[in-house]
Amino acid sequence: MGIVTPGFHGKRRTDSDRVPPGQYLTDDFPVLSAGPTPRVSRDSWELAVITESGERASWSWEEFTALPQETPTVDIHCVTRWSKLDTSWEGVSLDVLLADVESAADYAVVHAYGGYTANLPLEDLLDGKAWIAHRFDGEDLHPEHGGPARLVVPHLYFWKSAKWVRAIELTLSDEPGFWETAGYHNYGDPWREERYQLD
Ligand SMILES: Nc1nc2c(c(=O)[nH]1)N[C@H]1C(S)=C(S)[C@@H](COP(=O)(O)O)O[C@H]1N2
Ligand SMILES: [Mo]
Repeated sequence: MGIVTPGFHGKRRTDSDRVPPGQYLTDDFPVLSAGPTPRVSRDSWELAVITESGERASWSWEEFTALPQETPTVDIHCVTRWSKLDTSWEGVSLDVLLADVESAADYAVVHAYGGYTANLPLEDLLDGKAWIAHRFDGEDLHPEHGGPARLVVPHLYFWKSAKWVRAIELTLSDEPGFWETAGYHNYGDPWREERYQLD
């Protein structure tokens, strides 16, 4: 029998277990944008899902915010090495947006106002793994962080989480996005340190 430490209840998950290799924790919320912040008014805002056969479903701001909302609290990891624990969002699960969409696609390209794109396997958007968020920490999402609304897909490096999202295009073949074309890893799993193409 070894030493019993009072209050120790076996394998307790600590904060450091939640930090992927090569990352450090921050309490700040850094802004990382490849260009200027596009100003998108909620009146003209629209979110579309476009299938490989060109079929289109779209939501106005009013329609989007009337969909069932979720409030995920998740850890996020930027490839520039900051991680932030327990970020709280409010938005619509991709499961809701893709529920009635008929498609044989295996991939998605997320398009943002301003031209940014990110690609990911469609399955990484499904089963409770991704949201289009429009609130952060109890407030409307600030424009610098992607407001009116952004993708949040916390299990991949945060460059996949396109800010100012305007469309999700479903594709049969994988089409690299903005950073993926510039040498970043095509998938971007922070736990496997998939930062750059050769990782
Ligand atoms: N449209 C758009 N989305 C984007 C980016 C961008 O430059 N443009 N940067 C990505 C990167 S590299 C990161 S780390 C996160 C940063 O989000 P934040 O600025 O809210 O921290 O947004 C991602 N989504
Ligand atoms: Mo990033």
